[in-house]
Amino acid sequence: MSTIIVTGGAGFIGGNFVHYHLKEHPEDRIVCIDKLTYAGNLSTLASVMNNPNFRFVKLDICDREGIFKLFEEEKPDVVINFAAESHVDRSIEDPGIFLQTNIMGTATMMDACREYGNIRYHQVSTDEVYGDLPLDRPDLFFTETTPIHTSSPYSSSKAGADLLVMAYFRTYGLPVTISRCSNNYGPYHFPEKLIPLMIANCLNDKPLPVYGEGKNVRDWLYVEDHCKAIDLIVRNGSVGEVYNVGGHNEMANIDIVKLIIKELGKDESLITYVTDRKGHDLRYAIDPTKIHNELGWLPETKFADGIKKTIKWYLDNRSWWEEIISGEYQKYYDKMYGDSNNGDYL
Ligand code: NAD
Ligand code: TDX
Repeated sequence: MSTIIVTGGAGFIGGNFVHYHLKEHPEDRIVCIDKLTYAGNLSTLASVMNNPNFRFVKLDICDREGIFKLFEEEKPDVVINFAAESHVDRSIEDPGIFLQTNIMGTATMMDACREYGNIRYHQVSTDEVYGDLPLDRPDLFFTETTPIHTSSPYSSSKAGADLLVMAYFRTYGLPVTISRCSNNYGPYHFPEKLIPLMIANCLNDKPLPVYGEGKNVRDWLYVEDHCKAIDLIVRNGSVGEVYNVGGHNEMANIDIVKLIIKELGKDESLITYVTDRKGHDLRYAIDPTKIHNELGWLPETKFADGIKKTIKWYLDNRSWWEEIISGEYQKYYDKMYGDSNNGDYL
């Protein structure tokens, strides 16, 4: 039995990981740390709150004293750091908190790992650290040796954290691994991100704000496949290594939006082209050969099935996302998109 500290477990991927891990490895104890920012929802963890092998602690990963105290108490075997400010658009509006949480928080967690017995540390990173690829070169992919070349304050803060993780490996011998995954989708995805935003707006017959011409390409992976990859890396990965995670499922944003409209039986007249994101990355595409060859990982959920499952989840769990969009998040939405009917069209 191991004790695993999972940070950011009230968020999208961390929450899915908590559910996945408790199901697959019921002998392990999970201690979830989350600051419960706007993106953290305790309702995501409601069904495991009474599990004797689960503990939730409301804590900021930058709170050094609180983190060290928790390590002293729990004596974890493994730390998996999901906690982050994760939305590119918010990082463009206000970079400061991204540097604080994503870089300083990572340093704090690794310092605690060093202090309490050189604990195994996994950093959940992103393909965005590699920058972007051109739309007219479908032969190009990100490998683990692609140079770091970031575009947004978000991706720069994630890249800064990755560099720090590798520095802790080399300088202190901390046993670290890093995963760099492509775009995830699935249950509990906060409705500020493309897929859940489009599902929620479609269901409410609201305009669907597509940035630019909708031609930017993302490489989508069902969240459970990401959770499986992280579990494999933590168990069998080599320390000091980076693993790219992605399922060769590239799609243009506009095609995703049209697919959601079709699945929900709505009309394409809901599509509203709005001003493009500043510095908008054109295309992400992961080469997952290393994790496949070394750890035998392969994605299991095909996009056609995963998107249907995801839409069904949002239909079956309306209260989860309706609560979010009726609260504080609405202020952000109004600031970002205004009244899309009068917005800045292309
Ligand atoms: P999310 O925004 O849904 O969740 C982040 C969670 O972290 C929230 O519960 C939030 O409350 C918590 N948090 C934020 N700041 C904190 C702090 N200072 N201390 C403690 N908790 C804090 O994000 P997500 O989409 O689940 O992403 C999780 C991780 O995966 C991030 O590190 C992100 O960079 C990475 N990632 C995301 C994707 C994606 O498609 N969503 C893809 C690749 C990598
Ligand atoms: O309203 C929108 N309209 C739109 O056209 C939103 C929110 C997004 N988009 C576009 C921008 C991107 O090209 O859709 C694409 C996906 O956007 P996001 O959902 O914001 O994701 P992205 O910027 O690709 O970043 C995501 O994947 C990598 C996660 O949010 C990051 O945390 C992760 O690291």
